[in-house]
Amino acid sequence: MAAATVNDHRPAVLDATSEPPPLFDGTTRLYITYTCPHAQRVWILRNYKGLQDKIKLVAINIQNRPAWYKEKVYHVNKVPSLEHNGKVIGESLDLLKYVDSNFDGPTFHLNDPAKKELAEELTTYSDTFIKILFASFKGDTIKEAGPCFDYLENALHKFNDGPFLLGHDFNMVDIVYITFVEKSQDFLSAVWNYDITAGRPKLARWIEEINKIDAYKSTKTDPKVTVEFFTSVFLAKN
Ligand SMILES: N[C@@H](CCC(=O)N[C@@H](CS)C(=O)NCC(=O)O)C(=O)O
Repeated sequence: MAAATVNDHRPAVLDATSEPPPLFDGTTRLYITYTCPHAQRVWILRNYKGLQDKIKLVAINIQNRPAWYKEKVYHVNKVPSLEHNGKVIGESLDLLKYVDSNFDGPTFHLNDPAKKELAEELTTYSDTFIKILFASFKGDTIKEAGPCFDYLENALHKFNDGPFLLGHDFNMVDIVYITFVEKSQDFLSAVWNYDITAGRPKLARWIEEINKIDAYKSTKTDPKVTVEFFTSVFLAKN
């Protein structure tokens, strides 16, 4: 069940010149960067569970980040991180589990052992998927990125009762992948004129169905902004 309405108000981006929010005052804060696919995972889950009033977003400019973020919030100095109950934790996959089990709202608990196994396998593979995908942006891009999307196309054939990775129901594992697929779809199409859905009908349908989910839609990045950001990260000549 998707949250009925999503408050898609985006707070202003804080950069090196910005003051910190009043830290550790009992407010739960999710620190993100709007263009970051890791952070977007947790942002989607927060929306999906209807936690917009319980988890406040703090948007950071990761390319010109405030010193207080590392010093006072999250010493690892990456996004996402979550300030909750006087502690700060990070790592998007850990945060997905943490938010799913520590906050109200629909959960993604799985009873079917085969679906549970596939969810675990796909989630574990996601770090490798991201490594291969991001390395491809600096290498022989289309040749190296293609297998990532073949992997998803094959995974989508495993349960044929619906459009999502585990079949009929949208699951956390869809969140794990969609943010990277969204950004790379925009980037690969604009920079290499490469359509990741060509010859991959299940992937095309999966993207189309996820785009109907408000909790996700409200977190999407303008493709132009993604292309600019990814170009500066992966194709900058220095
Ligand atoms: N493994 C981390 C990766 C997070 C990550 O790399 N975030 C990027 C932005 S998309 C970041 O903060 N980069 C800043 C840096 O590496 O200094 C996760 O899944 O949360």
